[in-house]
Amino acid sequence: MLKIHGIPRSRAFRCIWAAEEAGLPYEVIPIGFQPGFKLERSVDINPNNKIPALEDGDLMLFESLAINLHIAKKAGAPLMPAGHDESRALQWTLWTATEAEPHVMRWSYNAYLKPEAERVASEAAAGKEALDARLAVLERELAARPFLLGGAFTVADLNLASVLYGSWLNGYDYASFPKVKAWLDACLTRPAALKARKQREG
Ligand SMILES: N[C@@H](CCC(=O)N[C@@H](CS)C(=O)NCC(=O)O)C(=O)O
Repeated sequence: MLKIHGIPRSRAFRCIWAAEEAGLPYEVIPIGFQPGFKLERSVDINPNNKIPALEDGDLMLFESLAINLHIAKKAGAPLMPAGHDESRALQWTLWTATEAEPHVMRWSYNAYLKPEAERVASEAAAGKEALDARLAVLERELAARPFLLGGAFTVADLNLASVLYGSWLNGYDYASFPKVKAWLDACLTRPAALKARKQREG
């Protein structure tokens, strides 16, 4: 049984979605937030003291997207394809973490996450400008195929769509990126995504 430490209203959402896609049994060990996004208690199995963290038998893992790669690997294809496509899944996951997530978070904190009085409009705009540049890359890629690696949904789609999820749900303007919008709509309304979203949004 996978043990996902965290709560659905955190990056643990990504791992809950992955476990649902993989069809693997899991339990959520809840650790929530105090005001200011500080954790209500420490996460003993993560040296960074952050959520999510995964326990899979005697394996302890941190980093939500790495946890998802592990879960996908356990499930095998099509979630984690073999050969060159596995390398492409790693490529898109690193792209997600380095090229997309910092700008998503800069926009998100200043557009809807922080209390209104603490939001800085110029910070939200800078995040959006940087993210739009990456979405333009994604738009061109998705013009060639329905999912990042080809015709099937894989962990590459899961990791990127789960990082873009908050922006998609909270009014980010995707009008200039219709292929990205259609791909996000498809990823985030999959049955497994809906099950994870129900835990977070419900
Ligand atoms: N890169 C890490 C980020 C983890 C992270 O920042 N988690 C937040 C919750 S979504 C957290 O634990 N915040 C509490 C804190 O930083 O004290 C991942 O993707 O797992």
